[in-house]
Amino acid sequence: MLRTHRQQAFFAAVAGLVGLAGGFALAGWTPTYFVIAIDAMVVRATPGFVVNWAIETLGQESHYLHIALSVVLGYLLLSGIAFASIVGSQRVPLPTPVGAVVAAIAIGLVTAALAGTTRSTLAIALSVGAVVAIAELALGPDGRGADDTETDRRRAVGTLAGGIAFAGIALTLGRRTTDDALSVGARPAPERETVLEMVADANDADLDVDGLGPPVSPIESFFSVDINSTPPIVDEDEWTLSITGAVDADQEIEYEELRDRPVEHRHLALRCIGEDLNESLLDTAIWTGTPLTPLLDAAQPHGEYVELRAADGYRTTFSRSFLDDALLTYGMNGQLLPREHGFPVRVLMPGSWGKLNAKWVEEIRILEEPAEGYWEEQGWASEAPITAVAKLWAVNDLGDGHFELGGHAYAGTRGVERVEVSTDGGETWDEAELAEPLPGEDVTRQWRYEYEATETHEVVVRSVDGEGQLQEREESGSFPDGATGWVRQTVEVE
Ligand SMILES: Nc1nc2c(c(=O)[nH]1)N[C@H]1C(S)=C(S)[C@@H](COP(=O)(O)O)O[C@H]1N2
Ligand SMILES: [Mo]
Repeated sequence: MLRTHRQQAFFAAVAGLVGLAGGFALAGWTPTYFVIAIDAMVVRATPGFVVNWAIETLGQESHYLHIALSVVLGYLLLSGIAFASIVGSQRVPLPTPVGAVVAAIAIGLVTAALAGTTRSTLAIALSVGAVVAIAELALGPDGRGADDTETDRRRAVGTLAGGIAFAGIALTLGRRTTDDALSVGARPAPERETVLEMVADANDADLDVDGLGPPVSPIESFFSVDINSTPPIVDEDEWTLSITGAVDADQEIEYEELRDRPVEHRHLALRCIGEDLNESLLDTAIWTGTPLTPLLDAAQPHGEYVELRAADGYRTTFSRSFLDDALLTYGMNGQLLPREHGFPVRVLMPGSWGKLNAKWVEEIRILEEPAEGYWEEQGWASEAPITAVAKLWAVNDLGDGHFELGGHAYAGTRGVERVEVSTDGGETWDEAELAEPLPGEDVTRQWRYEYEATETHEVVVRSVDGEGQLQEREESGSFPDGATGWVRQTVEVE
């Protein structure tokens, strides 16, 4: 009996693996994969304080926690159903592959309920069903398996090897499926050549510090932060943006209409309010879109507050004045907005922390009373001014006692006027070299500093913003209104 259960569990375990893999091959890591649906449920069920704690202590890595949990839950679901079917088919004794058919139907129904009926649903059902059928054959109607352990062992090893090989192939296919699903196609962003030239011009100002990114970040290295483990896939032909709530004339705009409106390209930085002082959730890009104001005016709003709603269920809230200079954005560095940055359309608002700049935006709701969005509900400030920071992202030993420091500095729309460097722990200060300022108000600025040192020392960097204000010295964590303090680092000299 014990041996039988062990064998049943073994086949169920392989069935779970094969099912996960088969589904991944066809759905990829996208919302049609049932594990992503489980993940969304896990995230929704996690209390706010746990989310905050995870972000504060683990940052973006905290996503791996719920992803891992969701993969385990998805696996347990599939292997659990497989196990029940194998055991059941032998208890009842039914002719072989009835258990497999039952397993396939049950799994098809459950995964379809979670993530919709797709080819991936079918693939999962068939994959698990196949392993259950193999189990039924191997264990026989009485569930005892072959009469000699050697045959049992060979079958088990064969099944496991087949399962692993299948999973390997499925993993490769699934990666490709993911890439295909996430790519937004070859349609160029408007005035692409112009924007590419603007990017090249901007990066002429690069101070060429080893290990430091250029003034305008390439899309591949532009940070990405959101509540999802994979971006929502929004079809631009079905997408609309509505302006509703406390307005006299509701508006609804389609993608093509938006693209026909006047085009603007803007240098704009984004920075995540949750980042640590010297973290790198801060980048500047050149964004293409159309100003929101004429559309908003047409709606005749009569409330002073706003809630943006997005396709991933994200909501963010703030005062309407933030929208004054907002750009409905559909291009980034000359390409269509990549999915992870909000395809088809996101909002960008100079002078606001990243979290207000909703990606995949679908609705601008004007409110008469202030409200709280996803992060505001967890206590994060909505309208806090962007804290100034000089990042220290490169420390290079140039040899012969020469050192080079470099980073990007940022102070929201106040701009960066100066970066100061101390190489003696803050006793004395010297001015760093600054890159030519990028056009636009809300941009980062590269800095560089070269000096000589003969012994281990502490470097401290700080900025002065465009209003002459020295970067806040007092250290504070990012919650609830952005990190403050001066970045310091010990540089070892042998
Ligand atoms: N729809 C949606 N928009 C969102 C988010 C989100 O989770 N969902 N995250 C916000 C946060 S916290 C930040 S810092 C910025 C990051 O933008 P990026 O990923 O393009 O760098 O997007 C904002 N917009
Ligand atoms: Mo953020």
